[in-house]
Amino acid sequence: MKIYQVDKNVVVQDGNQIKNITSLRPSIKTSIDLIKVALGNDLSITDYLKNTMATNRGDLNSSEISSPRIPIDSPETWAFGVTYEDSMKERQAESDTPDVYGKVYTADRPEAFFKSTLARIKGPNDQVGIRKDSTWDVPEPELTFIVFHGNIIGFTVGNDMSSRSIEGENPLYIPQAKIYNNSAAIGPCWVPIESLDYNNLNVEMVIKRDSKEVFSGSGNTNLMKRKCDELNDWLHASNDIPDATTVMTGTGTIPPEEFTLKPGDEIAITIENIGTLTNTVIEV
Ligand code: DO4
Ligand code: MG
Repeated sequence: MKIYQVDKNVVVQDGNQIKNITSLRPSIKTSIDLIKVALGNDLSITDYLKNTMATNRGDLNSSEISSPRIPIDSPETWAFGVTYEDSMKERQAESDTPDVYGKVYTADRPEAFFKSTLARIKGPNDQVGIRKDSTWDVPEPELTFIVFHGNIIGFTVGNDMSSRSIEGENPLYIPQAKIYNNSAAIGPCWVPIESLDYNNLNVEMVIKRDSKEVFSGSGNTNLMKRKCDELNDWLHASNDIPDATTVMTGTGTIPPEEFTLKPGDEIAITIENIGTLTNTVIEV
């Protein structure tokens, strides 16, 4: 079950069936409205949607979900780092202070950082940014969970755009390597937690330049050292998290050292059973 935001409508795809939930339940105009109504009725999102969609009204065809916007209006986005062994190794290679990455990979406490506010985050087909003052830039494809009332209620695809030159110079520069204009994107839809085997999902990234592939790589969320539920517990330690916050869970796919993004590149990140998030790169 995939939940899209199309203009001012919530649209749900369940197999071949696509329905406009807003036309069936006019008070549900956003994913946040949907979550509140389902949980208020003591139903899972999937059960609420199955009940609502059991009607012959509200049908749409697939062209109506071709231009979705950001799937959930997330007030905050947080991120975890060094949750995959490959991420630790790549950062050790790029850094003048490699031991911090090995230590955080094996420590009890994970690396968590603030990533974005709603005004900064981008959706499907929007532009993502590389900084003018950076010389080495990559996208990071990341399974991203959605928190409501403290619990993980669903998942989307995330891109944690990052400057490797700025982070590599000094880990104290991580906020500047990670938080800048257009540095995060999520979409194209989200999937409720009960509909997804989130500990075993393929994550694939393809980057094209002038329509030619310049990078492709893949991983699987089963390689995460720390599982989403553990990350969610750490996020909430002494920290109140607003409903609909999105949380990026770290990357396991990193382009080789000689690769850096350029303006005009197209990044497509696909997570199995969720969808493909596509963005083009601009300099910011
Ligand atoms: O340690 C810096 C950030 C790591 C990160 O964003 C990742 O592993 O995905
Ligand atoms: Mg990351």
